[in-house]
Order: sequence, then structure tokens, then C-alpha cells
Amino acid sequence: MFPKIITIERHILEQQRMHPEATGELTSLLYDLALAGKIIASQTTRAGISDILGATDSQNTYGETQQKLDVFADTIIRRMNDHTERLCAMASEEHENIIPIPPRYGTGKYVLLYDPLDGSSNIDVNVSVGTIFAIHRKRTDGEHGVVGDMLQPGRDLVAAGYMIYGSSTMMIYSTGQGVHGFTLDPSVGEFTLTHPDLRIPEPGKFYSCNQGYEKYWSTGVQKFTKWLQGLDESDPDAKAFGHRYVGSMVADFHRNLLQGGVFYYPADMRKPDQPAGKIRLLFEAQAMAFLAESAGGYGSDGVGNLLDLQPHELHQRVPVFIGNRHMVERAEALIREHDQAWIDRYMAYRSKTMETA
Ligand code: AHM
Ligand code: MG
Repeated sequence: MFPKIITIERHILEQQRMHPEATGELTSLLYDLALAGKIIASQTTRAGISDILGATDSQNTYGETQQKLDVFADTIIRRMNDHTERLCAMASEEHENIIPIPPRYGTGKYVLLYDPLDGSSNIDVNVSVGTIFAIHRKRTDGEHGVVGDMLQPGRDLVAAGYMIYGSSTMMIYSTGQGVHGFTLDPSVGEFTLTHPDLRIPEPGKFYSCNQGYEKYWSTGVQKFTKWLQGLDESDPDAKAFGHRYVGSMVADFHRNLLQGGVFYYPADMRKPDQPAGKIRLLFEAQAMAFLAESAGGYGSDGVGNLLDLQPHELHQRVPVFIGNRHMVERAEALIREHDQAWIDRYMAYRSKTMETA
């Protein structure tokens, strides 16, 4: 029998048909992102051959040196989406301010937030990297999008997903109805459905964190790490989970989505004035928490559901604990029990008032 091939285009269209009110704009936007992913993949797999490895002379808004591929991926996504009339603004981890739609083009009803190349410090050593995207509906009046359109809780996302550039290129996305995975067949240049309706397997198998920093974590997070290693004194028979850490959130999340586990990146206690850690709420965490929940898992900032956070600034940071629900809830319980001083500092940061510019 001839196998049934479901391309990403067909899949997105079939999803659209379940919403008779849909205009097709989201469908086209997701397809544009898939195309951008193919172009980025074609360069990441050639990195080292074409002159695209290494650092540029510039830094991004966090003062981090930009890699050439970071800039390339950022430009591709921006250019593929600035003229389609589906977006009213974009925001990228690599840009301090929102990216307006050029005045010569029309605007649309969505905003796109993206991390063009997550884990980019891994590029030069041939380790998987990815692109993360999140789509919200415009919520302010006026033709052009403003920061306020970006500062929406993850709960209100219309769609989110990522591309992973690894041993194969995959695109994973959700519009809230299941999480679906597609693999790029490089011989025909199409993403085809290979992982329909992904659910995080129970029980989880792995924990993923930069354990080299354990001594800088709060007591609750250290106790959580001991529990994951089966070293919790109150439970001598506890089993140990395996430890895996790539250092690209997309790759660590992807493995845990397929095999079960928890990814966490907590705050560093050496920096009491930065109680939210490293991961960016709008460019990284919201999309991953949305996918996790759509796949039966859970994403938390250590205090509560990541999807319920009202963001206050574009480049806001957030501690993350994402994966199998029972693992994430264990982290929350231990943080509640041991880390009140950190919770107070973090909640003061979390509840800052929103930028409205
Ligand atoms: P990036 O977006 O600048 O690449 O940074 C985010 C990355 C995550 O993908 C990864 O989980 C984390 O930073 C790794 O940080 P560390 O090197 O501190 O473990
Ligand atoms: Mg990133």
C-alpha cells in the first residue's frame, strides 16, 4: 500500500477546517514559519562549510555576543513575515524593542514572538539548536502592534512551537489542540507528520539542568535535585532519574517531550537582585509551557503555572520547571517549603507593573 503522507501544509489546513470561523491567516503564518525553518536548517547543516560559524562584532540586548547564525536566523524570520499582512508587529530575543511592520506593507491581526536560534552557543560545536515561536492575537486598537500586544499571558497564546536543527530537522507546534511533530525530508524539502498527538510519557525518565551551578541554587531547588537523584533522605527507596543536559532548551525540552522528564533553569542565589534566572518568559518559556501543557505536562516558575503570568516587560526573565506534572509539582512543593525569602524577592519582580509603550 502507498503510505499516507501528511505534509505540514495539509495538517495545518485540516486543523483550520475544525474552525469554520478561521480566515486562513494563522494557517499561512504557520506555513511561513515552517518555510523559515527550512531555510535556517539549510544553513545550520552547512555551518562550517559556508562562512557562517563564529561570532559577529555585535551584542544582543542582553550583552551576549551574537553568533552569525543568530543574526541570519533572525533576519530570515523577520523578512519572511514582515510583508505578509498577517502580523501587526514582531518581537525577537535579539532585538531590544518590538519590530514594527514596515509602513509600505499592510498589517494583520497577530503578533509573533521568537527566539531565532536558541542555544546558539552550541552552534560552533555541532550540537542541536532550535527556533522558538509564539503567536498572540493583537489586543490593542490601532493598525500597528505595540509592546502591550506582546505582554500577554501564555494562556492566551493562539499557537506556539519550535524547530529543532539536530540529526534531523523537526517542527513541533500546537494551537492548543494536541502537539504535533513533523520531520523535514531533505530529499523533497517537505515537513511530514511523523509524531501526531504527542503526549509526555509517564513516568518521566530524565532531569535536565545545568547541575554545575547547583551550589548557587536555593535550598528548595537543591533538595529537588537530590530527590531527582534518589537521594531524598525521607524516601530511601526512591529511584534515581537519568541526567541529560544539552544546554539548548529546545533540545532538552524535545527529548523530555518524547521520553518524559523535567527541564529546569532556576535563579542563581549569587544574584539576589536577579531572582528570575536566565530564561526569557516571552521568547522561550511561554511557548514551552504551552506545548508541555498541551501534551499533558506542566510548566511552572517554581511558584505557579507559567501560563498564568502577566508579563511586565518584553525581555522579562523567569525561572522554569517544565515537564512531567508530578516532577514539576515536586519542585514547587520543595520551593514552597524551603525558599520563602527567594519567593518574596521573586514575587516582587514578577508583579512589577507592565510597560505600556
Ligand atoms: P540563548 O537563547 O542565548 O541561546 O540562551 C538560552 C539557553 C537555553 O537554550 C539553555 O537551556 C540555556 O541557555 C543554557 O544556559 P547554561 O549555559 O547556563 O546552562
Ligand atoms: Mg534562547
